[in-house]
Amino acid sequence: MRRIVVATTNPGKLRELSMLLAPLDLEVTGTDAYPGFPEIEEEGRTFEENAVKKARLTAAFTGETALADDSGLEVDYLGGAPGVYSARFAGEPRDDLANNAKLLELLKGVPWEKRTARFRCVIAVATPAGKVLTAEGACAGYILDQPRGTGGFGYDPLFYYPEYGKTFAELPPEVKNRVSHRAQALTKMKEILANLLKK
Ligand code: ITT
Repeated sequence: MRRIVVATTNPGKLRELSMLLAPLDLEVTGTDAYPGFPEIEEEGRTFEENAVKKARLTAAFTGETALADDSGLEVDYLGGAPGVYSARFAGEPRDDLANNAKLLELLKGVPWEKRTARFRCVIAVATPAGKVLTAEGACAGYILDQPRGTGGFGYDPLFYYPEYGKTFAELPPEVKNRVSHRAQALTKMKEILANLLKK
């Protein structure tokens, strides 16, 4: 069995990525299995830059193939914000409730048709030898004016997904994991990954 290190400090992401990777014959490890693992600064301007940086540094540190996800929410009314700043939209440390409260405040009184948004995700896989591959996914919806549901993480309680008439936080994990931006990116990556690990 081959090992892959998932480079995330976000427990919600780790849960989803582990579920999504489960069908592959892989041992999935988090970075907490590696003492002294450094904090990775994300100062890139795109999801791709950040995902590649996280995957590269993780592969270099651990000596294993690494997979990183950089993702976020783009709200059209806010010109694409919070985008790459989604995790720390309301400041340090990362706080999902504060982020959601800030988003609601900024969209106060904005009519439904202008509340369009999308989640984006770029998955990067890097080998210790320095080979890097990326794949991306996106998922379109609307930002509600109050939270609904308790599942998922991050902005899920505010993200209304029209195809199911529910927020991502109201969908069972296996349903979110079929349709989400992360699922789409990972589906594309899985094919690439299967080939890479065969070599
Ligand atoms: P790592 O960098 O350690 O993986 P992070 O949370 O800092 O963790 P990102 O920089 O990629 O990761 O920020 C992603 C943020 O975007 C995340 O914290 C959420 O606020 C939001 N987000 C991404 N995917 C999401 C999802 O499926 N549901 C809800 N919010 C999501």
